[in-house]
Amino acid sequence: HQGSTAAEISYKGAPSAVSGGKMMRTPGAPDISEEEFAKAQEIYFQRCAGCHGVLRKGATGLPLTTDITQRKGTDYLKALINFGSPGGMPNWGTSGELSEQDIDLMARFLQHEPPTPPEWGMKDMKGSWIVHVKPEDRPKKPQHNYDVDNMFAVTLRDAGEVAIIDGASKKVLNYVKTGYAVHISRASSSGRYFTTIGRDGKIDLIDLYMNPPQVVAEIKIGLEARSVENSRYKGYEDKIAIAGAYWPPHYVLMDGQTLEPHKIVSTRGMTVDTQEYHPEPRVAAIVGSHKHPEFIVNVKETGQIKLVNYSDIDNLQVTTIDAAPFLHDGGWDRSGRYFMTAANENDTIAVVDALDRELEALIPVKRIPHPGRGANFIDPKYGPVWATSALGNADITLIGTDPEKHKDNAFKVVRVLEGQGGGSLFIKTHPKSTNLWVDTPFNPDAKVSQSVAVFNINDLEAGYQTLPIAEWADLGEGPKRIVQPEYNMAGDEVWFSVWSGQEEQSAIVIVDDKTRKLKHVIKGEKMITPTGKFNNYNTRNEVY
Ligand code: DHE
Repeated sequence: HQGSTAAEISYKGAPSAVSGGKMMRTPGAPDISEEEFAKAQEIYFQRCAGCHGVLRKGATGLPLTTDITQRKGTDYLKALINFGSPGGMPNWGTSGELSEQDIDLMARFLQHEPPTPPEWGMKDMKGSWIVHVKPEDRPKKPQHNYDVDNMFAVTLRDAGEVAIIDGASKKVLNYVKTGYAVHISRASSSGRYFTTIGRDGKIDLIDLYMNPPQVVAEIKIGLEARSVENSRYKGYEDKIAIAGAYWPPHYVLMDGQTLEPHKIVSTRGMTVDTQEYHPEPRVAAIVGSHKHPEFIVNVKETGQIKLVNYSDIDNLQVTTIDAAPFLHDGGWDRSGRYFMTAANENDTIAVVDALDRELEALIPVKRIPHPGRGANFIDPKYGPVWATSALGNADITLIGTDPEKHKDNAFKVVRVLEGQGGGSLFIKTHPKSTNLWVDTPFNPDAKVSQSVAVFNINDLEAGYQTLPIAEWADLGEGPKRIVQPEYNMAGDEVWFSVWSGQEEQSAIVIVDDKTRKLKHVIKGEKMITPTGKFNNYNTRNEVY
């Protein structure tokens, strides 16, 4: 891709949790020993799989299939890995990240067929499934006096834990052992459970009624995963859970109370644009529809959005919407009818009408939109809007979402604000607030990545104020990236993660929304690499 920035690469190029796979010796490829092959495979999963895919069929990076790599040859590949390319390939050699020997090894390895990692089917899932406390043995009401609705699940990424924090006292109620690098936590519809998904595909169901809150069921649904969701439609509260995997490429429907797996559906298939077979279409964001008993599932590489109806799992009905490749994250508009989602490498926002079950719009935006869940508010001039920031540029793009009263603006870009810069991941507001918060954790300038921008929704043209969140945390050395604003239930506090290295100090900084002043800092030895924070009430009621 032309114009990829360091920000985008540090975001996409995270190690894959997948490992293993049998050695393939391929005719026409240079010699490689078994030991070398194993080492190269590890480097590939650490550095390359995030962009090029486990099977090298190409994802956000170009395909690296053996017909291509053997034609290019060892010398060409070595130079490419060493120097990188303007198209976005990092300069692994000249940056000092890979040695000359490693580069030679990788150039040879890539001319052999990729080892296919193992599948993970029903037998494996069932084998990993544990119910620690059966539903009938769980408490009938909270065993403590904390307000379950205002609890936060906070990912402690590199510790493989989730901290359950009481929103009122800011006390950590429990450090729950979970899968590795939990990507998201979703609150169940009743508000009783958090469901978390680790990068390693492990799901933990945490019961907030228990004292302290703890895991009541777990399962591993794949080797690498990012998304989990609970049924939201009336009458199905806490009944069904779904999770999506990156590897193997599939989603699975489970019992919402026990995580017993019921049905696995593969996402392998044709892409929407060229209609070529893709062996590894990863499952990205999943949301639960409020309009039908359905999950809305983003399939990244094929660009299809699946509406998975869970009212009859044995006769599963799935509606396929052709959107655009590289579907990633997204959230609801404020009415709860339209799912607004980024096809990020396609510089597009796709809009799904969950009521009529169809594609409403594909909206072009500037490079690499990244909304997280986005932010909903009333623009003083254009009415209800949903907004996204971006990884690839400084734009904050506002899209009209009210086809009834503001028809001319509906699903069009109505306004673009300029933020601190690219490298933004998340944006947030709250119905009770007039602030719009925009983070920039992957901006290359430390001053920018360690602060946040805040706009006044009633005076958007006035520009933003920056708050030095990392400085307020008062920590030692470290990248101290400020990531993901999240409100408390009342909407009068905003929580930010100050994300440093595993060996460094991190923190959560809580800002008073009205005064924009520091209110509280949560830190200490156990606050290791906090990233996502999920307020129970806001997460399940789509408040953002
Ligand atoms: Fe995320 C959401 C995938 C990097 C923190 N991230 C998501 C979702 C997907 C995704 C598919 C939407 C889930 C949903 O709604 O169902 N993220 C990926 C990647 O593939 C990627 C680019 C690289 C990787 O290998 O993981 C990636 N993400 C990151 C990070 O570097 C972050 C900052 C820290 C981390 O843990 O790796 C990060 N992603 C988050 C968070 C959310 C998220 C906090 C949920 C935001 C919310 O408000 O709901």
